[in-house]
Amino acid sequence: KHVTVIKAPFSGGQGKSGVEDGPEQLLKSGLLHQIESLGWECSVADPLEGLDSAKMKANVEDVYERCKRPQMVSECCERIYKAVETCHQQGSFPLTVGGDHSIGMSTITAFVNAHPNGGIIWVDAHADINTSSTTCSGNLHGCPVAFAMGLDRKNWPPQFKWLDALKTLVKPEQITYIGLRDVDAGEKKILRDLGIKAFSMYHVDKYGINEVVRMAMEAVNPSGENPIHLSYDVDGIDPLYVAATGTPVRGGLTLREGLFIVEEVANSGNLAGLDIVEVNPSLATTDIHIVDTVNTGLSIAKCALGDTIL
Ligand code: DIR
Ligand code: MN
Ligand code: MN
Ligand code: MN
Repeated sequence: KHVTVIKAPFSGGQGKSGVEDGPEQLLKSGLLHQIESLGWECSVADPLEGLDSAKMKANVEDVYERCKRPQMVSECCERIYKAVETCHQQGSFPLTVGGDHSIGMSTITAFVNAHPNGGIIWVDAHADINTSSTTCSGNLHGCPVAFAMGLDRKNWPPQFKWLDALKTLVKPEQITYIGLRDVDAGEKKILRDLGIKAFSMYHVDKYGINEVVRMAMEAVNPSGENPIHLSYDVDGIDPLYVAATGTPVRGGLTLREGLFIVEEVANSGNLAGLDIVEVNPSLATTDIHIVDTVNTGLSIAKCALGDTIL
């Protein structure tokens, strides 16, 4: 039982600074101690160490067609990819802590390259499946699923060579969503055209979270025997509980619904990797916001690693 906490203090996939402080904030609040007290051995990887962040931030002129900061996003994502790949090779559980969600393109491609039949559950208010052609914001944190699936790859910024070179990319039947409530028109078309199963807040209300999680696991892991990667954008949970995040959307998961997803996937015995992203302490207007948001991140980690209430 070994966990590697992979720090991804990265904000270039979107425009609001502060999200790069997410990993340090979670570590400072006791993430490692919490993991160890659940009986796991734990180490920390810092794949972005040594990158000249000042230079990268100044590099705002770095735009390729619609995509903002492709150089910086690609370089950081390649490093995160390698860190997650190493975990899978060594049998350590990769817990990647963001930073913005652009790094999801790395964690889920590393996962499917290690586990070609694996399933992915993406918890988020957003579908993050814009392509380089459909993105309105130009923010690559709205695109990681499309990149990980190879969609529109002929229009990718030329920097994404490492991704283009991967043997295996994510297939539509390997991924599903829980918590969606702010999906762009272009993204809806992609989800429909590719037949990607998605559980929005409407489905959570209609069927209840227990049934939604069951259906989601069945969708990406019909045999029940394959590993599952959970990519958790904290904005999937309602801003009442998670205020300190870059793109909050009202009408989200309750805290308990959000944690139940993690508990249930962990209980299946198939959870093989986790991302916790988009914690941005700078966007809090009160200290309570920071405490709530960071504690939510810590609780997600705890539930994933097998903490049970009783
Ligand atoms: C929007 C917002 N769909 C975009 N995406 C966000 O920028 O592509 N993802 N906030 O987390
Ligand atoms: Mn693995
Ligand atoms: Mn989101
Ligand atoms: Mn996201």
